[in-house]
Amino acid sequence: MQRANTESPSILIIGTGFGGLGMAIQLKRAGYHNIILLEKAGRVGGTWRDNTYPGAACDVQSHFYSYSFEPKHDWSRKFGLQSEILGYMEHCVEKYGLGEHIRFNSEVAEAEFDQRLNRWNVTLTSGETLTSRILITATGQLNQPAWPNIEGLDQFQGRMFHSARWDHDYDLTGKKVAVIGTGASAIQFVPEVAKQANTLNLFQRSAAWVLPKPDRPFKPWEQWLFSKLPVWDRLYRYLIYWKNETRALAFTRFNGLLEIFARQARKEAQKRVTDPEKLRKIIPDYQIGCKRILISNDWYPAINQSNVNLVTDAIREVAPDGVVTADGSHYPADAIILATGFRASEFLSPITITGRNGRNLNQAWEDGAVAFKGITVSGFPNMFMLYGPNTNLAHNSILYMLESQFHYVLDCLKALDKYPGAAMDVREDRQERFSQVVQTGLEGTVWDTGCTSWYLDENGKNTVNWPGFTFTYRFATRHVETADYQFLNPAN
Ligand code: N01
Repeated sequence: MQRANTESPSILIIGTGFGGLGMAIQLKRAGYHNIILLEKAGRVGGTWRDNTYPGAACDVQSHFYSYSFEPKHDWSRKFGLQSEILGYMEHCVEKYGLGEHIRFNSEVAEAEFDQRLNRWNVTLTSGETLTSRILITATGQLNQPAWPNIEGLDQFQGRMFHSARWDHDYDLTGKKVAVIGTGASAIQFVPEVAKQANTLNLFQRSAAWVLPKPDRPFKPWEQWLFSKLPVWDRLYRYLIYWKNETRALAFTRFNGLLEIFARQARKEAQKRVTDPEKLRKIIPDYQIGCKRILISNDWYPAINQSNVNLVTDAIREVAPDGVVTADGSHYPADAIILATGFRASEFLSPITITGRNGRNLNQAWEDGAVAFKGITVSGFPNMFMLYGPNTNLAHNSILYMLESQFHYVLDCLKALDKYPGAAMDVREDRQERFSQVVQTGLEGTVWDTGCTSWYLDENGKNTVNWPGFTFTYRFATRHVETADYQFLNPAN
């Protein structure tokens, strides 16, 4: 049943990535129209807008990287390219009339809950304040580039940029390039940069486990089938889902199964990397899966190129004209590209969020980010997080998790309908119990085998990953138990 405009609670959504856009679509479909999406940039897309480095693509199959309620049938390849994914997101904005709800160049600085009125006051960096009954955060986990803490970094006289802020005005052709980091971003752009650069010194602190990418363009008849036979499209998605889902078993329960993939990765490296010294360095020495497993067909061939030098000595400092390693070796560089990842476990920081009784979110999370079902945080009524703590996946599409969250948030709004003017606040004991279940579930998983990764916060706690199947998460978010919440009247 559609809601009348007048009775719609005011809703502010921070962010226009897959989370914010999908939530807004589902809200509109459910009859909520009093929605504003605040976007810090001048374009939608979140991480798919920000990461424009050469070779940027998704490592989840394209058919499972679109909303289930808005399938895209004409993907050009099995794994979508950044531009195609961004195009799909812009198509969704257009089709669902989200444009009129989005305020671009509106970066949120603070959000404060006013318990006298049960309203959120959201202040932008411009100083303007907006007010709403509901606050939905959709800022993602991988939105803040991590700059490494390396001595002399600010003294570098050449060009330096982070992979998530690619400097397209700088031509790398014929240049001496240093790349720091060998994660998912680096393995995609290094093969492209290696084609252009005179020399590429790749600074590897830990080797990555890299498997072949089963990618290829779709043939026109395949695209035709997907678009003409929706049932075939659905079946294809279904098959991808279950294929990916079986991997959760290996990540969380039977790490030994992953050895099959380790063997495959080693074999692939041995086939592609002919320089024995490079081959020795490129094979990881930690449990496969502990860091994200990467997929690429051009990573090993790029490493094998004679203009690519794999440096595994620790970086001592950055000099004005290059990088210096612990043994004193100097690697001259015209440009340094930082492929050093994101500050994932900081979640909503740097936004200052203040809940009931002046409670600050960063302080509440001093021992690590925690949220009930990854969505609601005790003391922060009527605030709902998308892609919040412990809802990241290493084995399947995040869009599936997001859609579970959209459903749960809508159910929360329905629950709120029964308490006019109230704000719902998750009970602390329920949040604590949920967190214990998640943390117990994370024990003995592959992420708990001793490596460092962006899954772990500064205390070594995994506040990022969901420890199991995505269908168990969907089951957990299928409806709101009102007993999990207190419904607070204004000034309560
Ligand atoms: O970042 P990362 P990313 N000195 O954190 C190294 C998603 N994603 O941007 O491993 C030297 O994985 C660090 O070394 P170590 C995906 O979920 C998806 O590559 O800590 N090195 C590591 O090698 C992914 O997992 C896609 O020892 C330093 C690298 O920098 C996530 O984003 C594409 C250093 C950081 O790797 C993050 O990927 C891209 C230092 N001081 C991203 N500090 C696809 O869908 C850090 N490092 C394909």
